[in-house]
Amino acid sequence: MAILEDIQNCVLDGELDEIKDLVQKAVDEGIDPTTIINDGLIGGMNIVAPLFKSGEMFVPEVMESADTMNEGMQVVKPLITDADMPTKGKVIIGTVNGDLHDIGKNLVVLMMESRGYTVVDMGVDVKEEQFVAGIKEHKPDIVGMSSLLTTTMMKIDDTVKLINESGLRDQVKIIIGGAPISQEFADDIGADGYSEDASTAVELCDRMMA
Ligand code: B1M
Repeated sequence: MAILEDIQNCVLDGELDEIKDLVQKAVDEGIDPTTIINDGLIGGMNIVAPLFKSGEMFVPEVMESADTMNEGMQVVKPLITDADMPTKGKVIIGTVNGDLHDIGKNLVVLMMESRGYTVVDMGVDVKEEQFVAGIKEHKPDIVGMSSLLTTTMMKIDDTVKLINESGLRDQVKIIIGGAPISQEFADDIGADGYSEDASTAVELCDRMMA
């Protein structure tokens, strides 16, 4: 359908002023809201993701696309019940204890939300016990931890250990990322996955939820 392609392009180009009218037009044409979300709005972000990964799009442009997608979502969200809201899985995510860097983590959140995940963003400086409490409260499929400092990366290890001690480890997959993090570190501390950027973080989640 041409209108869905127009919505995809609108998201891709970050046309914030135009998206609401376009999505409303699709609603008026009788297109199912879930189709508008999946094939139009998320469809647009599915084009953005590989362009970001290959370096053809940059952080500010990806944020504009995500803002545009969220703006469009405001039109269709009231039309569907929460139960109908497409979700690939639930993720809780935060920057670990002592670390205030959140630009990369926020980008991971944006990409996950725009590609169909329900995300609980716990913010920055998230203590080990807050992650454990978050698992108990939100019952996520996946726990994500971000660290940008060599001094805080061991807090990921501490958090994984506390999740183990709390008997919750078999209920969640754990993924980690951030500038000082590597696959080797992830393997050493017993995380389930590592990704170097926001796009591959979503691909990692997709593989875990498959
Ligand atoms: Co800070 N800082 N900083 N800083 N800062 C770095 C990280 C640093 C490398 C700069 C440097 O010295 N060259 C250095 C760390 C050195 C080290 O540990 N080896 C550093 C330092 C030392 C510090 C302070 C200690 C400085 C001081 O006060 N003396 C201090 C610490 C504060 C604290 O956290 N307690 C500090 C403070 C700050 C600011 C507050 C000023 C600001 C943060 C603002 C904010 O985030 N709201 C800041 C910034 C901006 C940076 C740099 C310049 C940029 C980080 C960034 O946002 N990158 C950074 C230098 C650099 O990286 N060039 C630096 C862009 C972002 C899109 O990339 O965060 O890597 P990134 O995220 C990527 C991937 O890593 C990945 O996907 C993202 C998107 O593709 N990813 C994940 C991230 N999390 C993931 C989670 C996943 C999967 C993928 O799954 C869960």
